Amino acid sequence: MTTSASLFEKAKQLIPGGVNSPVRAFRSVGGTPFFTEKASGSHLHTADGKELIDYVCTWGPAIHGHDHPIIREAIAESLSKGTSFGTPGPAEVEMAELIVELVPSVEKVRMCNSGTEATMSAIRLARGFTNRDKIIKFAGCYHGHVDSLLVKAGSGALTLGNPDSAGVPASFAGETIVLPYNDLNAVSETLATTTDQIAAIIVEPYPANCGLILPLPGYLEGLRKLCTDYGVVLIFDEVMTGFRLGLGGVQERTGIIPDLTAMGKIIGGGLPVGAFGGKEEIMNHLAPLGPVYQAGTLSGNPLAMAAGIASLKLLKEAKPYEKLEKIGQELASGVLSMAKDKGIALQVPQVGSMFCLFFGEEEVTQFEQAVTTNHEYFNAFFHKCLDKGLYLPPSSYETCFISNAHTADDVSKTLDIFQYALGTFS
Ligand code: KE4
Repeated sequence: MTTSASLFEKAKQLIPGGVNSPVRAFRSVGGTPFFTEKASGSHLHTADGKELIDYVCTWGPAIHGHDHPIIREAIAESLSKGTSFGTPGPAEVEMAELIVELVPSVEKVRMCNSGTEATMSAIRLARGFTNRDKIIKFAGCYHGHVDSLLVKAGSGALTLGNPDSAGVPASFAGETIVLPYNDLNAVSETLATTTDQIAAIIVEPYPANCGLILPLPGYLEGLRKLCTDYGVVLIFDEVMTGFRLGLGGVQERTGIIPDLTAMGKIIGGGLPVGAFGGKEEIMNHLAPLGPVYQAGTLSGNPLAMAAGIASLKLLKEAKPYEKLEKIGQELASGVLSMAKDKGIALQVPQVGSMFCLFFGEEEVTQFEQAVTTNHEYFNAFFHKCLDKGLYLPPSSYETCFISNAHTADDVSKTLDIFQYALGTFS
C-alpha cells in the first residue's frame, strides 16, 4: 500500500516541498503531511487508512462537507455537456445572478479562477478607476500570492516565517502601505498625509490568516467612512468569509458595504473559482467596456459554475448559519473551560463556523499579538489531536472551519479529543 510517507518522499522529488501549496507541508507543525485518498461529509480518509474529522474543509470551500451528492450531481450533469467552451455560457449568467442577489455590495461581478486572481484584479481595477497607485493593506492579512499584497502577509507566508516574499521587487512593495489592523488612527493619519495617492484599502474584514482576529467596535465603520471621505476604494476580501458567515458574508452581518468585494472558495463548490464584484460604476472600467484589462481562459468554466451554483443554492435552502454558530460556540466554550480547568492560557476567537486557538494570556486583536502566542503549544496540540483522528489546520496562523456536515457525534468526539490533548500538557 502506498503510504503518505512514501507518497511524500516521491512528491518531494517532483514538486517543491512535495506540495502544491506550502501550508500543506506541515512545515510549522512538523512531521509528515498525510495524503488524502477520499473525502466525504465531515471526514477525510487518508492514504494510511485513517479517518479524520476535518476542520480545514479544504480551507473553506466545503461548507456543505465533502462530496455533497447535490454538488456531485450538478457537476456530473454539466460534464455530460462538455468541460469548457471558451464562450459565454448560461451557467455564468445564473452564477452572476446569485452573487448579485446575495452580496450587498455587488451590482456587477466578474468570475475568475482563484481568490488570488480576485484580489489581484480588484486592486488593478481600483487603481485604474482612481488613477492612483498606492494601496493600504493590514499586517497579517493574506489576500493570495499577489506581488503587491505579499507584504507582511499571513497564512502560508507567515507560517513559513517570510511574510515578505522573495521575488517581489522593492518598487512593487513600495506601492503597498502596511498598517496595523484595528487601529483607525493609523489609517486616518496615513490618508491625511498621502492625499490623492491611495487607490484602495484592502482588508479581510475578519482577518483569518493570522489566526482569527475580530474587529474592535467601530473599526470597520471607521474604515468605510475614511474611504468615503478620501475617495479611496474599500475592498473587502471575503474569499474566506463570503457565504460562510452568512449568505452575504460580513458585509451582510455588519451592514458595512465595501465598494468592491473579492470572493472565492465556497462559490466554487470545491472547484477552482474566484470572483470580484461591486459598484457598477467601478466594474464598468473593466475590459471590454473600459481600460482595465482582466481575463481568464477558464473563467466561468461550466463545471465550476455548476458546482458553485449548487453550493450557493444549497446555502439559500439550508440556511445553516444558526446551526454552524451553535457548533462554533459549543466547541469554543468547551475547549476554553477545559483549558481553564487545567490552568492553560488559551484564547478561542469564534464567529459562526470559524474559530482558532491562540495559546496565550491576552486577547489577540492585532497581528503582532498573534505572533507572540505559544506556537509550540499549538503544534503539540495539533499532533495530539491528529493522533486521535482530528484534523485542525496545520498552522497556528490559520482558522478552523466547521461544515454543515459536522454531526453531534463529531462535536462530542472533538471535545473528547480536545480534553485528551490538553491533558497531555504537563
Ligand atoms: P486562493 O488564491 O488560494 O484561491 O485564495 C487566496 C486567498 C485570498 N484571500 C483570503 C482571505 C484567503 O484566505 C485566501 C486563501 N486562503 C488560504 C488559507 N488561509 C488558502 C490555503 C493555501 O494557501 O493553500
